[in-house]
Amino acid sequence: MPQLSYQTAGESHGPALIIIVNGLPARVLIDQVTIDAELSRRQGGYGRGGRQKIETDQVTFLTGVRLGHTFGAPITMQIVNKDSRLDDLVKTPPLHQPRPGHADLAGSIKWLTTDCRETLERASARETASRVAAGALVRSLLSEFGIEVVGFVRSVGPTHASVPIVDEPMKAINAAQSSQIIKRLRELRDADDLYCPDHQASVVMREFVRQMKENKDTAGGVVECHVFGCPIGLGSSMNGSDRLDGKLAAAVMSIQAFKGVEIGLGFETSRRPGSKVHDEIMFDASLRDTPLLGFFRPTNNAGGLEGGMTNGMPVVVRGAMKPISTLGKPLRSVDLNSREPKQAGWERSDISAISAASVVMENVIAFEIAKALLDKFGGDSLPETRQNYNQFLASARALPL
Ligand code: EPS
Repeated sequence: MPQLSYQTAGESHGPALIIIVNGLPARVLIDQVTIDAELSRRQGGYGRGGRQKIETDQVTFLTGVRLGHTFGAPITMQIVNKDSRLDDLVKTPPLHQPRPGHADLAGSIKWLTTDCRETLERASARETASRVAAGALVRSLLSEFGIEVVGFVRSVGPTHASVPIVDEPMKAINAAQSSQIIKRLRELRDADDLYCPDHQASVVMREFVRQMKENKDTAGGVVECHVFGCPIGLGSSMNGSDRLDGKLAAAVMSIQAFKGVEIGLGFETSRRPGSKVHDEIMFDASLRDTPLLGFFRPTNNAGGLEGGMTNGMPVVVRGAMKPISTLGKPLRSVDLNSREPKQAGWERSDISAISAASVVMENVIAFEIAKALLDKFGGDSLPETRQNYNQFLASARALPL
């Protein structure tokens, strides 16, 4: 079986976005409702631009699915762009004034053109719809193993949310408790326009975004993701390239406009003594049937990853998104043809896409976790993967062998 991977193609204003997923085992159910719901969530959130009123993102399966399930073949999904006008030079004219912060300048020089549009059409965050589709597709595999991923907005500008349900020191959590946490976290998040579980903080955040709109400016923020139910031992410490923390960081950092990634306590670990960072190890036989196999931790500062491997606690990842680089009051730039000073170009854009970013990060992480799960347990079909998984847990519980 090839390693789980995906490839995206398609321009922001081309006819369609295409996603090819390879390496998903046979007999995984296709949950189109979840995929389309995630695409719809990505289009929402406070501060989005006019494009989202035009599009209704939904996937069509072109290959790799028969009777509602996979059979081991590459899967192709398509999302049609309603606002398709790539070759229309009136609606989509050349852009010669690169926007500071966007891919415009570096891409134009790199591909030897003075028309920034050739770079921006592919660099645009519209591509994140494809990443959401890929991640949402593999969530039906993850849920077979009790793995659930929840992402939300943690901060916008200077305002930081308090989310006691995940912030309070972790008690040993059994499966029933973790499913309650997941349900409550999703309820709180989904009841909020900004996808922030702290509704008081969200009011202040939305006011900040509104102010930025008034000032013709833009807003960034921090998004956070929790993965519940990973078995101990996904990833590996044997080589740097095998470490799951590195893979997650690379995946999150590759999302358009992300400028920072943290796992668990992240940068805060550097300011504390070791005794206030490392999560003590305890054993409780009543937790033998949880992902912890009984080895619980009263805190989760490591964010569920030690030595590049999952340790059974929830995996916690945060990503910092910079403000959108298309500004209503453009910054100074240079015309690529004349080299004269000019204001940066303006395009229809978002004031803040932080809510969308939380959906993108959630699904990008889902895909990396699915990859790590299949790297460890393999299998050409779901029953084979499940058998390998159960066998491993039985052996781990039976230690010493
Ligand atoms: C986006 C689609 C784009 C932008 C935005 C995100 O559509 P359009 O250019 O037609 O308005 O609104 O892209 C960016 C912010 C960016 O910098 O590229 C989307 O579907 O998420």
